[in-house]
Amino acid sequence: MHRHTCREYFQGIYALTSFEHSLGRSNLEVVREILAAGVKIIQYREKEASKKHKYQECLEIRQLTRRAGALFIVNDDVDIALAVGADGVHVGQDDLPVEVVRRLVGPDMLIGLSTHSPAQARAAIQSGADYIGVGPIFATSTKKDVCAPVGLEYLRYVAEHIDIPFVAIGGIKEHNIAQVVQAGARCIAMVTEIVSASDIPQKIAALKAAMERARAQ
Ligand code: TZP
Ligand code: MG
Repeated sequence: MHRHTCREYFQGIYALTSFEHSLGRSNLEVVREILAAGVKIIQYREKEASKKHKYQECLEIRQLTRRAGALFIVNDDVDIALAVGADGVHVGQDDLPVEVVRRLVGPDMLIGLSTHSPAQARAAIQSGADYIGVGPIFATSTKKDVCAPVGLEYLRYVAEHIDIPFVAIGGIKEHNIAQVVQAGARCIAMVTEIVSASDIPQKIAALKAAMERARAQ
């Protein structure tokens, strides 16, 4: 996957790992189920694990995602993304600047940047980010150092004014996903709604159906 041809991937569900919310299942088990349900973007995000453990899981997930034709993005760890040949790396406002990440990863790897305001979205484009995260849309306890919810208003701004792919994130669930679609999101990221589901394939089918219904409205 070349980063200039990634646009088509940024629709539908963007799933993130979180071992602590996975009801005792391993990240690999959860990722296998998510891919089998047809999700085309996986982000590996583990804040507590050791570098070695993260590297080993990412090596496996790289193989699984490649076989499934899905994008694989690593949160925070540029070195792990490079070491396993991920498609992308995702950074936040307090991580290395996008320009610096670009120098480290080279011209082909996707770089995603979390943003929380119109000014940050515009700066993301200037910096050369390939896509942005938009959120948190709703309150979430999944992310520790999270800022206050930005609501649907910032998402509407991005949908109208920002010309790179974007993904809505933060507190998105089956019961509120329609509002997120109606505010202009085509790609929606979720952690707990997916990894904490007892029946992951059924949850993903329900989320997809809710997104399609909302788009048809
Ligand atoms: N970035 C903004 S909110 C968030 C991240 C990683 C966590 C979203 O988790 P959940 O469980 O889907 O609310
Ligand atoms: Mg980060």
